[in-house]
Amino acid sequence: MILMKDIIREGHPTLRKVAKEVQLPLSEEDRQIALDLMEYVVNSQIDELSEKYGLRPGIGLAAPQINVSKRMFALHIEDEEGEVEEHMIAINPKIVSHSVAQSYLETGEGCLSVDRPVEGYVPRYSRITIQAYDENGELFEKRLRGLPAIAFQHELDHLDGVLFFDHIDQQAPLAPIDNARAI
Ligand code: K3U
Ligand code: NI
Repeated sequence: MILMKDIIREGHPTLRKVAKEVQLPLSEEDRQIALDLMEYVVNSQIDELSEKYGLRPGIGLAAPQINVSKRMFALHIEDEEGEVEEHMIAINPKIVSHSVAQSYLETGEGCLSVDRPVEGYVPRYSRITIQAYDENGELFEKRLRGLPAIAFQHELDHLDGVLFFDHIDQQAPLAPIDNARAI
């Protein structure tokens, strides 16, 4: 079970590396890493478990954040009613097309590998079509918008050694962004 002590923080060199493609067919070891990432994000959003194990809630977690430099992550997003909006293990993920329009979270973004609040808007594509392999090694394609699209791009950045604050305009972190819609 992944705990907060297993999550590496800002300053660790692995967070700035381009992660390696996962070999297919998927090994049992890589499959287990993907399932462990998903277990963390699901458990971290259950109050009783996040308190019991001291998990900081997250909607996504990428393998490099547990010091495994491989191209995989998990997303689990629930809406305000607690309905599952997105539940995805993404192995060797790619964005195959995207909108011109951009969006950003009005509250800014956070990261389990960043232990300080960082103010500023992070521009992301509003709509994306993605391809990835799932935990059974099956290729899938999906269209995403809203928070799932933003979270997918946040996690994909982790696989390329990019952190969310790299995208923030340092001179004007809260300046309106052209062509971008606040979510
Ligand atoms: O955004 C967070 C959240 C947690 C519970 C409920 C609703 C939202 C926490 S921060 C987060 O989930 C990061 C996780 C990271 F750093 F490990 F990748 C992902 C993320 C945060 C903000 C926007 C998009 C993705
Ligand atoms: Ni992050």
